[in-house]
Amino acid sequence: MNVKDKRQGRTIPEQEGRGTMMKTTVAKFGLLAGGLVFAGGLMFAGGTQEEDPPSIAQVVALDECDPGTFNAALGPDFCKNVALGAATKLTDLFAKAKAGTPDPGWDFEPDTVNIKQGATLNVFDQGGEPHTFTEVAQFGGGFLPVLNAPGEDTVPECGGGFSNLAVAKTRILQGSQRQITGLSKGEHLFECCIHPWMRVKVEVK
Ligand SMILES: [Cu+2]
Repeated sequence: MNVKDKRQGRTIPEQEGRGTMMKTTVAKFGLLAGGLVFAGGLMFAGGTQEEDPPSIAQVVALDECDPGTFNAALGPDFCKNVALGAATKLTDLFAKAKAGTPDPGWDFEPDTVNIKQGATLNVFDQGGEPHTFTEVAQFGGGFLPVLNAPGEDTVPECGGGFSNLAVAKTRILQGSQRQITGLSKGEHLFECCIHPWMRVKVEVK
């Protein structure tokens, strides 16, 4: 602080102008160097991707639960959604499921995942309520008949709901993640046993 004050006190207008020019030049050079480093990084990332695909594939679970109506019916903090616009009322979710047009806001993304054998599937619940990521032989209904499509029965893998340890183990709470490893080559189907229209097809090569 003192040094700066001293310099400013002694500076004459001509020197001040040169000082400003130097600062501008330094700033420009800094930007240029930053740009080159950034471009280099991109090139490197691109090259890496082609040779060696990432060994972790990400899937996110999303929902639009409205905390007011969900928690009134299902208990405090069942729906912890903080996402903007997350306002699908519980009765609307039921009505849409019953009509066979389930709410698309409840979704696993992406719908199809291609991985190499040995890769890890990381499933992240970014929604406001719990979901399950359960492997099934065939897509079908979950363990809550009120959320199943008309005429769709509970698939065996979801039977018993959370009182079935095998189902409970596939549960993913809000803000948490679950890693799936050791998938054999071929096609694997996963769905949410609560909201059975949330489905993912995993292709292992
Ligand atoms: Cu779900």
